[in-house]
Amino acid sequence: MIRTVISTAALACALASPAVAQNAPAAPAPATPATADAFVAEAEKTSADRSVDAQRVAWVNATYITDDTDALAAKSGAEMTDLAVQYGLGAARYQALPGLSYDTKRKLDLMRGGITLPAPTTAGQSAELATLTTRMSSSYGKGKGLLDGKPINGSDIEEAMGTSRDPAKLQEMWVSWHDNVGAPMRADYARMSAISNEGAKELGYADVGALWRSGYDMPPEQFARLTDQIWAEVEPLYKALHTYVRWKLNEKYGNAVQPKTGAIRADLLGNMWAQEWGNIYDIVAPAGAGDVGYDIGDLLKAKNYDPTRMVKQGEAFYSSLGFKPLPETFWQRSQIVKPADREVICHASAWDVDNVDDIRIKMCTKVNADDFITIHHELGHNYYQRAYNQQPFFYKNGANDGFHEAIGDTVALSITPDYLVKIGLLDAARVPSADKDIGLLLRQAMDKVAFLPFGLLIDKWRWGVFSGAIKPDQYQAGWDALRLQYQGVKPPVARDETKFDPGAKYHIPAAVPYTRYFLARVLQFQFYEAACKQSGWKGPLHRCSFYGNKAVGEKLNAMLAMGQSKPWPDALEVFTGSRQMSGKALVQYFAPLKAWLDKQNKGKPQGW
Ligand code: X8Z
Ligand code: ZN
Repeated sequence: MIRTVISTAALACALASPAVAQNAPAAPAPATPATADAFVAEAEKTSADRSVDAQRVAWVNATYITDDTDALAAKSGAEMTDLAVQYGLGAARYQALPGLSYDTKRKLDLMRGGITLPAPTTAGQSAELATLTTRMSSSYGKGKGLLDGKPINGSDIEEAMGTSRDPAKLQEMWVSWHDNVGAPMRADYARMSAISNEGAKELGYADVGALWRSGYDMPPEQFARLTDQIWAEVEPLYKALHTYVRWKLNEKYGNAVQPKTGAIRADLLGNMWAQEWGNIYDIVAPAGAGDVGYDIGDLLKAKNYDPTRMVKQGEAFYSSLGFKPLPETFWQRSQIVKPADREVICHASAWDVDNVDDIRIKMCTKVNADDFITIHHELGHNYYQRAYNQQPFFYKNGANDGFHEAIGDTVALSITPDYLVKIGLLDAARVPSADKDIGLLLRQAMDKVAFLPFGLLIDKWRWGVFSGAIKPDQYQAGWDALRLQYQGVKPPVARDETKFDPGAKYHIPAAVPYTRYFLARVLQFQFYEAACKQSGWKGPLHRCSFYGNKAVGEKLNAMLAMGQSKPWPDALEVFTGSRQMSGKALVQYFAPLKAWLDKQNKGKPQGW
């Protein structure tokens, strides 16, 4: 997935190929700008070469989980970590040298700071770390919950959480998934954190969290402050949505299931993690006239779309912007539906196996609205990867990781009613009129606004784990406290320290940093607002679709093609004219909804 791609690109830094390590001179060359240039050039070439096989191994493991592919993936992962750490430690020797060229300095910074989970150089540590991460990832992929007492796999249970409205079944699925998938990996997670923290310290970081926060072209403390500032901008909107949704859930389910006050029961929100709530739009839709009147999943089913056709439709959007079609190999090599006869990791991802044009997605696509959006999301990664494929290997990455997550979502914001008519999914007669704007905005907010505190708290938890503020015997309590504080949700049954609910969310076992999705949630509105301005759109922002606009496509490509060659504010400026990441564009998009929610919420209990 993009995680693999990014961490491999980052890995690139550390992938000291065994050959390189063995041939390395005993005494390192004196540190001069010239030896730094040579060091970076060698590291970049070796890393690029080594990354391709590593990606192939990771792909085979993710699409065919067995004990053997786990063993191969762990071996390859350990080698890549060793390589990355060797280069990262080498980079630290040169970083502060005066007289370095811009590119050498930037690449040295990326080499040291781009290792998601470093291992210490002590013999055996990278192997243990890779065994742990592979085991956790694959256990997640093979994970099963229960519905009606029968086992149900990850992608099916995700779908059922979106469609079931029976609180007992929702609770059964929620509890079984968290118990079966999360709890067993608790000890592995503690060990993984300890080892990688040692690795981060060797590289000169306080802990892995500090390492992750260092990847944003600013001091890590400033980055942490920036995320809190953005949260403060959007928090009132989230609180208003929470108040309204809790009221509607109480109306539907009654006091015994969802009381009028306090936290929302996490299994009632249409999503296993309560991260996006769009699947229960039917429960909260404005009474009477304000409703949107269609569901994208129903439209796709009515027109007999299958998963591949959904992907083709996604590709067509990018083609309309002027991006060239996906390569033939994309269709031959992608996993678009869940294979019937083997275990795979269903969580969606996008890959760039050869760092040039061997781009693919891996999904277990269902014909529904969530996966239609996810397809656009994943393709955004692939088009980004292709746009920067002329960059040197260490720059083959997003301007920051939030940019990578935001591109496809920006495109998906253009899936408006008028766009659905254009592609033949919606009858022109069923385009919601202006008096349905609130319904349209509410449907979007259920996914986009609901996600914000979730996007922030995942790494608040991990930053706490890595810093030691959340100890291994507080993993569950620390998680529940953050879920309550930021999201105002609570588990349907009491949890204790035999559980490990964080492990039931893909990115925790897979060690994918999560702040990127929080950033992407606000960045996508900045990109979308800019694209709509460029296209001359005059109406309400949420009705704008930049489908077919080649000028927007060209400007977008200019930003994407930069990869990570420049600090992210430069890239942001190229497309939006602004150098700040901020929640303002998102807040403005939803301003009419906020006014409406405030009216609905008058006199209702607020907060939790
Ligand atoms: O993990 C993803 C993508 C792959 S990069 C499907 N997302 C986050 C999640 O599912 O938790 C996209 C939205 C947030
Ligand atoms: Zn993504």
